[in-house]
Amino acid sequence: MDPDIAVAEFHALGLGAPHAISAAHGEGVHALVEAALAGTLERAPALAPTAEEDAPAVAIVGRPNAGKSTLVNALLGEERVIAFDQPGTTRDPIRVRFRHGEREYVLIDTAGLRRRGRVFETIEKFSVVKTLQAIESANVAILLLDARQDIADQDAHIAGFIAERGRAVVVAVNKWDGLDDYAREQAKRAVRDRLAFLSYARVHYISALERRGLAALMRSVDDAYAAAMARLPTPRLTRHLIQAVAKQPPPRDGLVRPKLRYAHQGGTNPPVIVVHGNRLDAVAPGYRRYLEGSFRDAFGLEGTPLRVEFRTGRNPFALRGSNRR
Ligand SMILES: Nc1nc2c(ncn2[C@@H]2O[C@H](COP(=O)(O)OP(=O)(O)OP(=O)(O)O)[C@@H](O)[C@H]2O)c(=O)[nH]1
Ligand SMILES: [Mg+2]
Repeated sequence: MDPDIAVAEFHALGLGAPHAISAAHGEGVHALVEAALAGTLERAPALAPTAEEDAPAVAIVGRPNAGKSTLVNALLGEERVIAFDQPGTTRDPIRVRFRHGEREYVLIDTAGLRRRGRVFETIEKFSVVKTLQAIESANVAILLLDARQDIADQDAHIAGFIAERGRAVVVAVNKWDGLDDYAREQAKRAVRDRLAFLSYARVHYISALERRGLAALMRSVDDAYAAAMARLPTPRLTRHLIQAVAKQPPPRDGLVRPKLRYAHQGGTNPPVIVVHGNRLDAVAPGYRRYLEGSFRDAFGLEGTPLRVEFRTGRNPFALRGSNRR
């Protein structure tokens, strides 16, 4: 088509000069993108962290009807999001700013997830991706369980997703009001048994409806956030590594004895600790877990997954030194 003729009638929209493109052939697309991005480079300082990005993002996730929206309202002290006794009340993640004590947060209310067969579902099919994205975009997830329902596979699956993505997490068992001792014991045991793999997460028993236990819950959110974002200096990591190895050396793999030399931080949210040395391919999985636990205790990293990675090879710091010569 002749582009001039094709776009003529769209001038009538009054939105400026239309772009004629062919998505299939790529014609005009480059110019379109340039136009769309024009001025964004000059605005680049806006990409520096804003207050919004400074505030910990806390995603509240759990199965449908667990009380997520009620919890958001309880924290805000007002009815800002819709809570209702029907699964599927929340469809899209809702972000609200929230000040608690000295601190600002962004709370993300999400659509409840359940699991059918191999995939996650929500009552409203298309909400699931958005809930999963909300977990990924958060600094801390509050996994909300319903004390009046069995802690079931669906809760464990959500917990598994959070752990797999390396998100810091605090578990909150909701609807604790009006439960008898027997029901409370049952619920506590179920959390211990079913969520054993989230052993690094703190557990709180709360009532969103009666606003009980919320201050303590938020303290754990703060701690989990601090752990997820912790800066771990190389000298302290290395000193701790050497102590941990002295206390319990890595087992031999056949004739090979791995040598762990020094450690530095490879990332945050979740923290990654990179251990350098020789023959680290021969480190047994159990020994990695030992190191994880040891670093976790030493640096107070409660509430976040922690990854220990091994790198065999030349010392990059030594390399940097030799380049300078
Ligand atoms: N007894 C009791 N009921 C609660 C509590 N928290 C929430 N509820 C009730 O549980 C029902 C569901 O609450 P919502 O907050 O809408 O649940 P949700 O997790 O947001 O649900 P979806 O948006 O559908 O995923 C409502 O009837 C709430 O009043 C609680 O602490 N105790
Ligand atoms: Mg809701």
